[in-house]
Amino acid sequence: MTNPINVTRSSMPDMQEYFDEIKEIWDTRWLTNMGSKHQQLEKQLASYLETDYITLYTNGHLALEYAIQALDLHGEIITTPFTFASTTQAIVRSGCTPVFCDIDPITYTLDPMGIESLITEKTSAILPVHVYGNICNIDEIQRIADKHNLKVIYDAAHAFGARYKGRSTAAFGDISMFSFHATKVFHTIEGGALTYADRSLVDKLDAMKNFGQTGPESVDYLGGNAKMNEFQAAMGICNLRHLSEEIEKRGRVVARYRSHLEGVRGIKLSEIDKDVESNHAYFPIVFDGIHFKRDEVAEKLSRNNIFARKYFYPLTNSFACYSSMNVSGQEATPVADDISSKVLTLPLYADLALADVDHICEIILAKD
Ligand code: T4K
Repeated sequence: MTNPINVTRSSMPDMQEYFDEIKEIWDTRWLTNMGSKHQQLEKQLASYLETDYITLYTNGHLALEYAIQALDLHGEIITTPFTFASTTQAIVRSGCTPVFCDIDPITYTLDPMGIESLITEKTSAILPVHVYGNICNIDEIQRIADKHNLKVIYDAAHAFGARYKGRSTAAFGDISMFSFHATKVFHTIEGGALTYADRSLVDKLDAMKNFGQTGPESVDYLGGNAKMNEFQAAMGICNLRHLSEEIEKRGRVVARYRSHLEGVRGIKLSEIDKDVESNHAYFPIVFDGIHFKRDEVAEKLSRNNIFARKYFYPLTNSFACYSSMNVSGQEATPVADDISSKVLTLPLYADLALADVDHICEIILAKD
C-alpha cells in the first residue's frame, strides 16, 4: 500500500532553519506574551499584507471572535453557510445571530444580490468568506454596507497571498481575518491575524487577546487569552521566507490538475477571475451528479488511499448544535445546497508529486 495522500500536507522549513530561528528563545527564556519573534513577524506580515495594522492570534478562529467583539457587533450578521464551521461558530459564540445568504454559483462566495432582502433593523454586519481563496464581490458588498451603515468583516482564512485588482486581500472591509493553521498556504503551526486600517482598534485588539489588560494595573476591556507564542511566530518567520516558492509549487499542481480535468463533461472547475491573483489554496471540483457522483468518486479515491475532502459539506446552517437555538434553516440557500452536495476538494500541497496528480485524475476519470 502506498502512503496515504491527504487533502493537504503541511509545508515545513528546513529543520536547521527552524532550530536557528528558535535558538535565542533558550537564551532569553521569553516564550510568549508578545516577545521579539512575535514583534518581528507582526512587522513582516504588516509589510507583506500591505496593511496599516495587524494583530496576531493563537489561531484564526479566536481572531474572528475578537474581531466581532471589538466592533461591538450585536443582533444579526449576514453570512454564508458555505464555509468551515469556524465562521458561523464565531458569530454564535459572540452572541450574534447568523442570517444565511446564498452564494454565487461561480465563485461560491456570498452573493451580494441576496444581501439586501435579509437586512433588518437588527443587522449589524456582513461577514463574507473568500472561500478557497476566491475573492468576494468586494465592491458590491461595500456599497451595500455603506448604504445601510453595516460593518464588514472578511473571513480571509483561505486568502493569504491572494490579490484582487492588484491589491492585498487585507485591504477590504473593516477587518480581515487570516488563518495561519498548519494546513494553510502560510502557517505558524496554529495561528491567525486580523488586519485593519482603523487606528482606534489597535490598543483594543491588542488588549483583548491578553485578558483585556492595558497595563500591569489596568484592565480596560473584556478579554481572554489568544496570544501567539514565540515558537509559532518563529515558524511564521521561516515560512514567510519561502512563501513565493510555496505558491509557485502549488500553482504547478493546479495547472497539472487542470490539464487533465478541464473540459471533462460532468466536472466543473473553479474559474479564476481575471482580477484575482490566486494563492492556489484549494482545488475544489464540482460534479454534475449525472456523469460523476461526488460521493462515489470520494469513495473510489479513498479505496486508493487518497483522501479528498468535502469542503464544505454539510452547510453550517444545517449544524445540529444550532437546532435548539433557532438560528439555522430560516433562509433558503439553494445554490449553496447544490454546490455543497457536489463538491470535492482534491489533494493540493506544494510537494504533491505531479505523477500523483496524474494518478488521482486517472482514478477520477476511470469508468468502472
Ligand atoms: N474560516 C475558514 C473559512 C476556515 O477554513 C478556517 C479553518 C477557519 C476560519 C479557522 O481558522 P483556524 O482557527 O483553524 O486558524 C482543517 C483546518 O484545521 C482548518 O484550519 C481549516 N479551516 C479547515 C478548512 O481544514 P479539518 O478539520 O479538515 O482538519 P484535519 O485535521 O482533518 O486536517 C486536514 C488534512 O490536513 C489532514 O488530512 C492532513 C493535513 N494535515 C493536518 C494537520 C493537523 C497536515 O498535513 N498537518 C497537520 O498538522 O480542518
